[in-house]
Amino acid sequence: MSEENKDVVFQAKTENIYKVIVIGDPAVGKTSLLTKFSTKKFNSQYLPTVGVNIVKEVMDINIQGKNTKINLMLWDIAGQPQFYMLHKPYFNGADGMFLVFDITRASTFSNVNNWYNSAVKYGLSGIPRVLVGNKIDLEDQRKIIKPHTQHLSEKLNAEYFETSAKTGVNVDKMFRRMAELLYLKYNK
Ligand code: G3D
Ligand code: MG
Repeated sequence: MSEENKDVVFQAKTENIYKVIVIGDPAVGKTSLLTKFSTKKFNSQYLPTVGVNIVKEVMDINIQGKNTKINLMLWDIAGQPQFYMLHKPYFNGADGMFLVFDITRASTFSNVNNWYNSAVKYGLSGIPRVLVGNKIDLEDQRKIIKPHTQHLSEKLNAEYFETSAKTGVNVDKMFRRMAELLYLKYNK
């Protein structure tokens, strides 16, 4: 291989491109979180595919005193999760996952376990994961109390964020944290 080609290969490997899946029950706010995160940004794009939307986001993070570009390919199941034939390509090769529930609906919280188990079934037990309780603007309708979220977060070994795709609270933070976790995991 020529010196020039070696450089190309090296660059491709240092691009920090990660596939991140966003999973959870219907209507918990997965698409809304992605839209909130990406539409403020100039470099976002929606890539429609069959049953799946992929949003590409480039983030600059400062980690351990170093500025690093992280490319997130965020995968969002469009349509109904009961289309199980979509699951394999969706889960396959993911580097990170967001597990999203709606703090106002208890069933979406208990189903996080099922979503996580599906991911494990596809070999994703070791990837960085972030648990997300969305819709905290609806605090007066909250069904899931903090000790429960803490328990699940410890059980899944996932950091926990409470967000609102409506107001935007903590939305940037959860994506930024994912970028950091990915970098820390895959750049040893
Ligand atoms: P999904 O992609 O997980 O299926 P969506 O969920 O992003 O499509 O959101 C489902 C519904 O919840 C939408 O309402 C959306 O506006 C609402 N929603 C999403 N996030 C929040 C939030 O943080 N706060 C509040 N109050 N609502 C939220 P509609 O009425 O359009 O179906
Ligand atoms: Mg959706």
